[in-house]
Amino acid sequence: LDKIIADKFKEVELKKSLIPVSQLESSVLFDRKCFSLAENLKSGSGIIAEHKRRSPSKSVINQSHNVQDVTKGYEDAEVSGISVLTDGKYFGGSLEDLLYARASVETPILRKEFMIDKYQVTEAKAYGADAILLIAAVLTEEQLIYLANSAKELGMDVLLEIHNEEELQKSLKVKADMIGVNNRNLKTFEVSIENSKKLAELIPNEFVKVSESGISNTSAIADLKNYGYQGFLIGENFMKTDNPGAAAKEFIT
Ligand code: IGP
Repeated sequence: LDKIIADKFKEVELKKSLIPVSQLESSVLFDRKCFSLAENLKSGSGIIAEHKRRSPSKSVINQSHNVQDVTKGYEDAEVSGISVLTDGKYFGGSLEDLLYARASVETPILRKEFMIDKYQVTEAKAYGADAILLIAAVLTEEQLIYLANSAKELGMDVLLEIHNEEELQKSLKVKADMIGVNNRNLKTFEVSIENSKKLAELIPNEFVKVSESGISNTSAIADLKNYGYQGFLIGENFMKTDNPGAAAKEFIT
């Protein structure tokens, strides 16, 4: 994780010198009105299906799918949200993936990225995202507050990811719409759904609760619903199949 973040700082500095903020702000998508991911989770299936080609923990998941086919398939399956990984180096994603996803669906889209700078928040809006992810493990309380406010000002929702009680404590003052409990420890890659169950009662009700990672069957979702979860972020389990949309549909109907 430390390496990913160090690389991200370099990437953002380079991008800032190539594409100024004013250019991002002139994107036709920059002025669009976002769809609310948090609201959609409350009224629908609660599934946030992810487009993810590979990851540091699993290496290759699936490199042959087309992002527009996958996201359209997810939308047809009636997922409540779509997550698009935009990190290139570790996850094989890109901002172009986000743009193509936006062109093919109206479902709320989460930009899945290691956010460290407001520049990336502006970028998210310019490339068509409806929501951003902030990871408590890599940001200070001040940074979380600043980046969340920046996203809210642009009309986007914020999913704040935590993995333990300490990270939850520094998240309580942040104006996030959703708190996501990552079942995967980003430092050890260990996955346990018990983590969501353990932290559930500590999360204030003003946040929509999302459980992230390692969800591979509908009974896990039913179980998590009993703990107050309304969102379920699922990547690998769908992406590893030949037809991610069909796999998502099986979870919903
Ligand atoms: C999806 P899975 O186990 O269903 O593929 O997990 C998602 O939760 C995971 O990709 C994720 C992630 C992250 C990736 C959660 N938090 C932060 C990158 C960065």
